[in-house]
Amino acid sequence: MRSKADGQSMPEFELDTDDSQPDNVVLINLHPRVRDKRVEILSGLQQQQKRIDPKYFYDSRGSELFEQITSLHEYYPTRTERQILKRNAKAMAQSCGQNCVMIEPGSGSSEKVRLLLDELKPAAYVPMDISAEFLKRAAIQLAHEYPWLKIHAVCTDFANQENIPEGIPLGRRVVFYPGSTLGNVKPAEASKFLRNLGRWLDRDGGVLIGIDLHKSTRILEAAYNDKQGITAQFNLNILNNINALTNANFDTSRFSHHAFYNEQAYRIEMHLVSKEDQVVDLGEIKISLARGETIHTENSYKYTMESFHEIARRAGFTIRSSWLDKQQLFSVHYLELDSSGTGNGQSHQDHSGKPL
Ligand code: AVJ
Repeated sequence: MRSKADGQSMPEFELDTDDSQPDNVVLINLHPRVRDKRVEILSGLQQQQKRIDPKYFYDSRGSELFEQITSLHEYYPTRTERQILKRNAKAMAQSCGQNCVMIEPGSGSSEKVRLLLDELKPAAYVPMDISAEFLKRAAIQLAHEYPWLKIHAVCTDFANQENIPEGIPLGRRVVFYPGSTLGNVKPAEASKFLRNLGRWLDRDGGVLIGIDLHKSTRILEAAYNDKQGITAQFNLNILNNINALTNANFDTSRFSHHAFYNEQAYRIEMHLVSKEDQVVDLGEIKISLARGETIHTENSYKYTMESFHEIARRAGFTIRSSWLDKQQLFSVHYLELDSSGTGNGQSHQDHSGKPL
């Protein structure tokens, strides 16, 4: 029997007959390799500190729960970033320059870029996502809403994409990376990731990036421990996804949500705490957990203006402008590649006045 076990995803951009695809959108499927998830998951669960990569939060239920998180009162990042984008769209458009090609890795529903499009008027918008179906739907919807916008959607695993995917329209490139997604990886990896994004740019391109800021432990811990328990459900749901992906038998009722701010490491840590001694079956492999033992599911690093500047500098970038909300909860930065390669010449306009 033939199977899809070659690790390649199937082409998914054949259009249904009832799909009305506007002519301002092009869809390209680079068939991202689906890496061996089972191997990755098992190896994480066999470490001394058991861990699951946060990308496994986002099955369809998890994506839905994350959507709910973004509108929670305690969860300030999404609404604050939206507010910053809205208020400063004009200045951001000026930084990006006219007729840029705006590339958004992990574009999802392309929600935030809508706040910039009218001011930015890019020559083209290139949403990139690993999920072909989701990307296609979002791109077609956006094309209907912005008939003047040339959309060039690329299905690819950008995290593993060393060079810029082929076929992207020519022009000055700006990478849009909102949501503080960069915070999910350790600072050293964050610099590496940014350095790689830099390879996608022409010399005069840039990066417009959203970064969550270090702040009081009280505010941070509330954001990851909402009263309604949505974040707890989001955290626990990762086990349902692991069950589906690996035939495991995790029982979510035997774990509890734990999120705290690690002040030394400047990161929120999310864990699932085993409520009792237990053994979980993952096919041939069994994983035992002692009561109180945890599975580490997420880091969410928080930066200061200085510490983010250092990340950018190490990646070969200079911060040209920074925009913050009045309370300095969140930040959006426009980065350009160093001209000298020495990492000097930084000048940020902190729109709130006070340095952090
Ligand atoms: C999407 C990774 C930025 O770290 O705040 C929200 C994910 N985790 N609540 C974050 C998340 C728990 C979110 N990021």
